[in-house]
Amino acid sequence: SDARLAWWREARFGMFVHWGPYSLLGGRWKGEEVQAAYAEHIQLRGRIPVREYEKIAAAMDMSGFHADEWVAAAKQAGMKYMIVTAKHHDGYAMYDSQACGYNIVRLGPSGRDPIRELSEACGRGGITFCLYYSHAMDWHHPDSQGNTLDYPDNIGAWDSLESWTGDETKSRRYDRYLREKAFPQIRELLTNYGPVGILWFDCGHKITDEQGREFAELVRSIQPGCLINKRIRSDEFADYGNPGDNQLSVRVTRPDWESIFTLNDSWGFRHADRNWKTPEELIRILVETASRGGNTVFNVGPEGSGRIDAHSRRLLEEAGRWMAVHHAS
Ligand code: FUL
Repeated sequence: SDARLAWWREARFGMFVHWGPYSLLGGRWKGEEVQAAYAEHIQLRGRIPVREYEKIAAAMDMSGFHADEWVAAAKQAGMKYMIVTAKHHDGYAMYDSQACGYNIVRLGPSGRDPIRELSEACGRGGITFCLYYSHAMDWHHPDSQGNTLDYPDNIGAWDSLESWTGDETKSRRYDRYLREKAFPQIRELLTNYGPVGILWFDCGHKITDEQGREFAELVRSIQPGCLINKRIRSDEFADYGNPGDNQLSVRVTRPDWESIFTLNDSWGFRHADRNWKTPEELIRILVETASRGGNTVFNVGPEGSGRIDAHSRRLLEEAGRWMAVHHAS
């Protein structure tokens, strides 16, 4: 609705942050480069057994993570909101979850809750705090689709509903994942961390309309002011649209939309990814998105420790320099 969208329409520019156990690996597994553009998909692409991946997850010590530094980097760039991965496809909760013990507070050596620290830092810095949650896929929960054992081709099937939705046993199991993990975790995130600007859903083409509606109703019932992006399932349940990754608006079906871009090729940190966009390219993206009435989001993929690498910081500074000159406010 218009009231919900007011802050977002003014904000224009946001930061995406992909940070999780995959960031520790940086695209490498057992000394080999795993061939996948997206380093955050390494568990599936590298066929890393769940038990092995759990050990990596338990090693995130957060030694280089300072929430206020992320917020300062976003502000300096001229960004007004920050979307942080609370749970990516790997299923690891980056916050203190009672619904599932597979989380950084329970397993991580520091016991810290980065989502809490970020919600507070965003509050201090005047940045709207938003969360990414992989609702359709979870590679840890044994009953979710995308689990390496049961659905090996899952991530390849980008465009269609999963074929298993016609399979009663798998549908029943998937429902169990929703009820045991996804729904309770959305509830926790919207209850325990103050106001959330956007619940940023992903890969909703993999669920049914009915399931999409349930997610939307859950969000509305807890935080009616929280925005929902189109990837929840479809326009019907969303406040605004998104084109594909790294795309300018193609076939925009509604006036409110947001483009999302990586600084290099991967969302999650990857050692070998040097395919950085230039400052000129980033500024062109900002201009073209804005000229078509959209918001722009640039992603950073901090290193495993939580530190943002020097090159990303430099690119954000360049964007900030341009914003300061061309965007009064
Ligand atoms: C995609 C995901 O599969 C990527 O890992 C990333 O999160 C991007 C924003 O959305 O669909």
